[in-house]
Amino acid sequence: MLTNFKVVESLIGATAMAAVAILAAAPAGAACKLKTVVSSTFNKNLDGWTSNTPAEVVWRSSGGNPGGFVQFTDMTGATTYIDAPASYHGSYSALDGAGFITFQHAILQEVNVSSYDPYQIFLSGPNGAAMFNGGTPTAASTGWLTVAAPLVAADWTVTSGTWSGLLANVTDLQIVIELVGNNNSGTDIEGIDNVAVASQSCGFGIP
Ligand SMILES: [Ca+2]
Repeated sequence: MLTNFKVVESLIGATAMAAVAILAAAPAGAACKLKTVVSSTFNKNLDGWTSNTPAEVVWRSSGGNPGGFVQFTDMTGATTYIDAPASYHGSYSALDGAGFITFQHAILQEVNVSSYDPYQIFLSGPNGAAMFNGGTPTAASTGWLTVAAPLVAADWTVTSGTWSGLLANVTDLQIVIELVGNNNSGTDIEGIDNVAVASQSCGFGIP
């Protein structure tokens, strides 16, 4: 199990792709190629991303890593995630064992913190569903952190159907943006920037 990839790196100022290049260390002598399948920098708009609590999620033109980003401001007790547009849907089969989903998250403002939840990604489709649990933030001000989720079955919890069936037809990709609980008191602000799905020619299953 590639638990070493379940890491959250502090890479303030680095791009998501550079971060993943560091995470997915190549075997000696191999020339691993990184290819971005689809990505969102949020530098012009929300890039089609939506949310389960749209009143709490807006696009900001600055303050991201760099440029624009998706900003969440807490106003309810619901946990908020962001939903990928259709450009992220389709077959991920070719990425099985050779690709990853990455994003950057920042806790920007918090008061009266009562709990932290892990960085989470949900994938689903007609043939299955799975959840990725990354690390858990431990401080109320993180700066921009990179989360990389390898598309390797062992790093995900399949909650219905099968891993291979799910990857054959992904129709929903959700990333949790709200990681901090504060008993509905005060206003907490969190952000997401630089979402990408990419492939790594060396894969992740190399002994
Ligand atoms: Ca940006």
